[in-house]
Amino acid sequence: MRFDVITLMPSMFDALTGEGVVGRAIGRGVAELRLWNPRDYTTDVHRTVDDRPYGGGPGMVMKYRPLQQAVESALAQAGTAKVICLSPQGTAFDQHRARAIAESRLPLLLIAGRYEGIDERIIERYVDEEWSIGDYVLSGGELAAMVVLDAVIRLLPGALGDADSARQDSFADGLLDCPHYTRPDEIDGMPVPAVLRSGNHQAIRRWRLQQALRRTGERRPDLLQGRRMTAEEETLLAEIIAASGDAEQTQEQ
Ligand code: 9D3
Repeated sequence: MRFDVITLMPSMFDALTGEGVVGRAIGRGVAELRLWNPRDYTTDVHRTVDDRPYGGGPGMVMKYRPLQQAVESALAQAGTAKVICLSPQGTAFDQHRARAIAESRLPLLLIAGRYEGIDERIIERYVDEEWSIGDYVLSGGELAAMVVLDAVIRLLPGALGDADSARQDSFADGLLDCPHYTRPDEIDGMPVPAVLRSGNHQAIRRWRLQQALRRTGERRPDLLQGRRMTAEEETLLAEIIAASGDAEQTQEQ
């Protein structure tokens, strides 16, 4: 699958491509990443890519022409692509979107802005969708673009080892993960939960599912809202709620 990114800071992407799952996927030809720098399309001696905002105010805006030339060059090579602008004003990027993009296999062109933003006419003419990665302020779109790339590329066939690929299918969907432990079985006075050493695979599976439900209920109750529950999940959740009621009783005594 082909990915193109428009960025004034192409070297930031070395962090993504140098090692790890994404680096290997690119090395194997599962994903192909091309970077396009608007500065390479400037024609003035200062290689100007930004200018002051019409209407006044603080900060600078990415100029139309160098950005437009970079987008046109990328599209000429990629053919048709879905064009996404990373923006604090975008709709929320999530796992559903990552999956949809990975499954479509269509070339993706990401625009990572700097400064206060990009000239709106680029968005009008070229951009299909604007995506945000969350409610916090970044210094530019590059880290957001890398988040999208990482989330999509790891889903492509051949990106992960066989074991990890199988795990993706079997994971209790829509829940936070359960706690994990490895050797030794006791360290600094802290034991591994006995059930995990019992060899009782049914009990282990139930414990893990219950821990996942507990954590999700405590930390991300929004994820449980509107999620279909199996009869087993209902039972495990009822146990958690009963146990937390007991804990409160104990506190009051
Ligand atoms: C004062 C108005 N700010 C908009 C909320 C200015 C501003 C902040 C941060 C303009 C650009 C940026 C740079 N951020 C991104 O390009 C960005 C981003 C982010 O900051 N948070 C979450 N997702 C994203 S996607 C791109």
